[in-house]
Amino acid sequence: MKTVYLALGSNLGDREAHLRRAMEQLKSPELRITKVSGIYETAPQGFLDQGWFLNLVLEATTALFPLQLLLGCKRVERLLKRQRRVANGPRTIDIDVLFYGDIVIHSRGFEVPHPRYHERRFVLEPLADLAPALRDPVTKRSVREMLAGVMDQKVTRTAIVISP
Ligand code: PH2
Ligand code: MG
Ligand code: MG
Repeated sequence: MKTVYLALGSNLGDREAHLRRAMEQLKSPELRITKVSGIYETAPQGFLDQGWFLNLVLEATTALFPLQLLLGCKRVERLLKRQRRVANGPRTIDIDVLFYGDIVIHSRGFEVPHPRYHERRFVLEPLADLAPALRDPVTKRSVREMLAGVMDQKVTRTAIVISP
């Protein structure tokens, strides 16, 4: 069993419902959600001309191999009718694998740790709720240290609570 961290984001339609539905669909005998961060409302990054996101990070233990986990995430994205129109554009749900234990993966279209998480407050802030002392297996920097470098980005914690 491996401990994994997944980042979820939605900025189309009923964002909270999409997060809840995606989490329910991710659960299986092979993937148990153990912790869920706070829910944050976050300014769009990358492609700026789109609505604000709701973002969360969850911790899970899984028997799935990395590629099985990735395919599981993509299955749930499809189920929630995610359509890819513009890169980094609006989406009902985005599910990214942040960490898979301390395993490092560089394959085409699948990199773990996620290649950009360390520069994104919308990932680091919820991740710090769950694991502030967690260290990147490559850079050895802790989540807390990385978060301190991105505090200029706009995120606010909402009152929404989602249980594992
Ligand atoms: N996801 C992106 C690009 N920009 N901005 C916010 N605030 N939240 C996201 O989840 C997000 C983003 C690419 O996946
Ligand atoms: Mg993403
Ligand atoms: Mg993605």
